[in-house]
Parts: sequence; structure tokens; C-alpha cells
Amino acid sequence: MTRSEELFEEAQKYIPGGVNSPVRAFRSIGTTPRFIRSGSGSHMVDEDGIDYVDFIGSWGPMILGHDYENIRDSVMNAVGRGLSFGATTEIEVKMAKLICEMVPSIEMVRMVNSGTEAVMSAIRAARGFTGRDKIVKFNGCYHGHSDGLLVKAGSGVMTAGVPDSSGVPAGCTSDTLTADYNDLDSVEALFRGNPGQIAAVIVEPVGANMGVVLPQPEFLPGLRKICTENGALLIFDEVITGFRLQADGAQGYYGVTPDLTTFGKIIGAGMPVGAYGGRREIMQVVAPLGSVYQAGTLSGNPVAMNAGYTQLTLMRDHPEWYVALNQKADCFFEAIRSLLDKYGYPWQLNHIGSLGCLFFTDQPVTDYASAKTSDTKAFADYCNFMLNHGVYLAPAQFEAMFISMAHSEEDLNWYLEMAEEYFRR
Ligand code: HOZ
Repeated sequence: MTRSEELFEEAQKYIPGGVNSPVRAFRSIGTTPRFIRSGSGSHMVDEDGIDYVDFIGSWGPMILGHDYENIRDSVMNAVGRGLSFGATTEIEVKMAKLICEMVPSIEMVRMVNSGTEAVMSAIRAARGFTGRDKIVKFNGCYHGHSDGLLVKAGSGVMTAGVPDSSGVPAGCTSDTLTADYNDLDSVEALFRGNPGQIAAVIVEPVGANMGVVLPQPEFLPGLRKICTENGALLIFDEVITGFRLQADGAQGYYGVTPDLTTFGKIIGAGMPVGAYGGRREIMQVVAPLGSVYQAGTLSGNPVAMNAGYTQLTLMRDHPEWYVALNQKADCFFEAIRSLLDKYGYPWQLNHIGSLGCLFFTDQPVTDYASAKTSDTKAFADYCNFMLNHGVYLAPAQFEAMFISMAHSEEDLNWYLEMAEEYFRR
């Protein structure tokens, strides 16, 4: 028995499914999760001493790789001054200012502890600002696990075989309307059917929780137009894309300005953080300025703020890093595509910048329905093979693959060699 197997057996006695987040149980690929002992750069080592090239990077935040020296130093310094005060600190001001400077659509920002909390709070602010209750989300987009958003959600919900979670009272989702990603007609129909009632449309500007699904050219500008015409707010959930595609995220990349934006883990460099922000007049509805209540003892935690501030400052000060990262990732994903062509596989590879996903289907993947055509058994087989050959991929089909600054040519070539070995079989 491996140490990971032993630990997993023990974990299942005390933690539901042995994990603190479902996808980590590796159930959708039918194997035992690897317990990670440490990470450095683009590599992780498990409790059996096995080394992996890591293509998750803690689901996004480790854009500079694990144990990055400046970030570690800033955390250690902050730790030495106290872990939490439940009181304001200077680093929160610096962090808020930095985010506002890096993302022009954001004039005010509020820190929270996770992407889930950020989205939940942004929606409350949107409802408070507009005085409307209904929201539109897209099938296959994942916005965390708050009640109102677990409707046709992506990520682990898609592989758990439950389209919507139990334990969510119908009343909590009755104001959640769903549309199809990349389908503006489906959004217009909802606005026609619910005149004057929709507070906001929330979207992942790049779908990154039904695998990676790119917005078609007219989609995001179309959403902007529909929202503006109908007095609804446009919320970009940039938990995955924020500070990753480029310094100003997907909104900068696509040139579409949302009213509110949510961020998650990347702004904590791996510490538990989230944030929501946007136009000043909207953010002014949040307490103590306005009547929308939202609070948290650990919000703006100084250790997390120091980690995130260091990472975001580095990214701001090195725009060339984004260029290098995106170029490296493009070459890598195109090399995978060449392998598929070489061995005659019709599988779909969607990618943008340092995010990508291989779907085991011959249909172009443009939305939830087409993502679901992927053969998850074939994915599981591939994922297991790669795992057993030192390549740690997200252990579920409908997740993204993340490339970091730390991935070396050698790391990426290792993936390609192992993939070729698999395709050749
Ligand atoms: N839902 C997360 C990915 N989109 C997985 C979180 C985790 O297991 O850490």
C-alpha cells in the first residue's frame, strides 16, 4: 500500500469522501488521490516521494510556481507580525489600490476569503444597486458553491453526476435564470421574458469550469450591449482568468468592460483570498457606506494580502512575463495539437494563453452541451496514464490545465513525450 493510499483510507474515516473539495477525491478518474508533501517551481512531490510536473498550480494561483522566493519572504515577514487582527491594516489599502490600478474597470474593491464569497457578495451588491432580484448565469459556468449559483454549474458538479446540488431549497434558485454560453439569443429571450427584473448577468469571460471554452467574438460584446440596454449589470467572474491572461484579465484581453468583477485565489498567490470590485457608484452600496451587508473577520487578512500583493506587483512590473508565458503556452498547446493530428485523434483542444483543455470528443466544444459530449472514460484513462508517468493533471475532465512561469522546456517536453507514448499505444 502506498502512503497516499494509507492516508486516504484514514482520511475517509474523518472527512467526507476523504477530501475537503470533491474533485480532489480523484473519483472521476477512479484512482486514489495523491497526498502532496511539497511543491517547488513547477513540481510537486507526494507522500511517497514521487515527483510530478504540476499542471494545476493550485487551480490557478501559482502563476509563478510553488514556493516562489519573494512571495515566501513576504509571507514569513507578515507571519512574524501577527496572523490576524480583525482590524484594518496598511497592506489592505495597498492591495486595493494595486487592483484598481491594474484593472481599470475597478474603482473600488472589497476583499473576501474565496471566489465563492466574492461572487455571492457581488450578486448581492448588484441586486442592492438595481433593486432587482433575478440573475442570469450560463450553463456550465461555475461561480462557487453558494446556493443560488448551483444551477447547471460546471467544475466538479459536472462530474459528480448531479446537475444541481441537493440541500438547496427551490426558493434559493428561483431567481437564477440560465442561458447557454455563446448564445446571445438565449440571453435576449430571458430579458424579454423577465422585463425589468434582471439585476445582473454573470459570466466566466472564458469558460474554465466546463473544461476551457472560449467566448465567440460577438459573445462578450453582445452581453455588454444587452445588459446596458436593459439596465442590468454585467459581472465578469475572473476567478480563473483574472491576472492570468494578462494584467487586466480577460476584460482587458477582449476589450469588454464589466460593471463588477470577481477574483479568487490568484490574488492571494495561494493563500485563501477573493475580491469583488467595480464601478464606484455600485460598490458604494456595500456596508458601511450602503445598505448591502457583507462582512468577515478574515477578510483582508494581512498574511494573505502580503502574499497576493507581492505576486500582483511582480506581475504588474513584468509585463514581458505575460508575453513569455502566453507564447510558451501557445507553443505547448499547439505541440499537443500536432500530436493529435500525427496519430489521427479527432479530439478537441481548446486553449487561450496559459489555460487549456483536451476534450475527448470530435465535436467542437463551444458550450456546456458540447463539452458534455467528451468521453470522460477516455479522459480518465489518459489522466491516469499521465499521472503514473509523473504528469499531474486536473483529475476531472471539466477543469482547466494551467501553465505557469515556472514550467521549463524540459517540463513541457516531458508532458509531450508522455502524451505521445499514450497516443502511440
Ligand atoms: N472547483 C475547483 C476547480 N474548479 C477545485 C477546487 C479544489 O479541489 O481545490
